[in-house]
Amino acid sequence: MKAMKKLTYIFTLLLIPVLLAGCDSKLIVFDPKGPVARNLSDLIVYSIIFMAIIVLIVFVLFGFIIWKYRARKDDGDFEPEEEEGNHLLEVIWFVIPIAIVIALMIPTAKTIYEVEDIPQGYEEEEPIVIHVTSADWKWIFSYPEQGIETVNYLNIPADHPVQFKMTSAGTMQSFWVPELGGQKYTMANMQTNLFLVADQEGSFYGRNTSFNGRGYAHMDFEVQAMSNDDFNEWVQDVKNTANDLTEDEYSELLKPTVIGRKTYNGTHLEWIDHAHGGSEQYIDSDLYEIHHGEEDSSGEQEQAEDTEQETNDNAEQESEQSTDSSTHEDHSHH
Ligand SMILES: [Cu+2]
Repeated sequence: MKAMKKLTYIFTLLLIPVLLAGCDSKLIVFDPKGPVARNLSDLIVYSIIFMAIIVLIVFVLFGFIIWKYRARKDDGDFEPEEEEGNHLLEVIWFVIPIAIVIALMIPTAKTIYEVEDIPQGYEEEEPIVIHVTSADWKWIFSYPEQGIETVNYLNIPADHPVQFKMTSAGTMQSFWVPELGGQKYTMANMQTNLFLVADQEGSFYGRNTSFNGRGYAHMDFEVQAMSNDDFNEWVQDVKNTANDLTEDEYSELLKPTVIGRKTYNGTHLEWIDHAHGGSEQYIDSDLYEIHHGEEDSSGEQEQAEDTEQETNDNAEQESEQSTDSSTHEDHSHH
């Protein structure tokens, strides 16, 4: 028993470099900056240590048994006794795996339910609502209460719950801010919900984790958690200085391009909420066409390359506000 304790201790020590790596490398999942991410990282650490201990025990037993029951020269023609069934052993090797599964399942189920709700300790506060609309290849954030909209960056008040109402204008994407919480998919014509809290001020990295074509690698954004005063000041600033978001400008935004940050007065929710249908008429499927072979490469090929470049504000294909005729009302894959 004492040896076991020692082994556990040594193994935990061996794991420390792996776990600490989160602090100064890219393993930001292990460097949580809010209760949701902390909950998830605790579960991951618990599961890794728990399973590592089991693996260690199995390998130690394996080595020991191979060594103890090895064939020896002086064995002669030793024949082991025939054995049939052993109740004690059978009970042991059924009970132990069941106990392992329960020990992993209970904390996992608990965490899964916890991260779906307003984080613990923040239930009393009214969450600020931010609509997330993902498009190829940018993130659009609408603040209906504040009446402003941003592209590719997100400012939130620190130490305050945020409710994200997420959808997609076209293909499926996944919203992930590893330092604040887990990832969640965004899909056209439906809404997914996510609660996050940053319990400290700072800048956090966010990105899409669901591959969606050429601009995928560029589809990231910054989350800036700031004090309440700074946040309100920023909102006021935007309202005073930013351009109004027009429907034309918005249609332009939804073209498959990689662009930088943008800030607008007003939100697109005033005329379209992609969570509740209507996405199709904003998606120009012609812009996605990739031409293979030599025959008709000229114009389109260039255009495909254009979309890779940074902001391409002037609309070349204004006329092509084509609508995808195959409007699928039914969303049957759920
Ligand atoms: Cu869906």
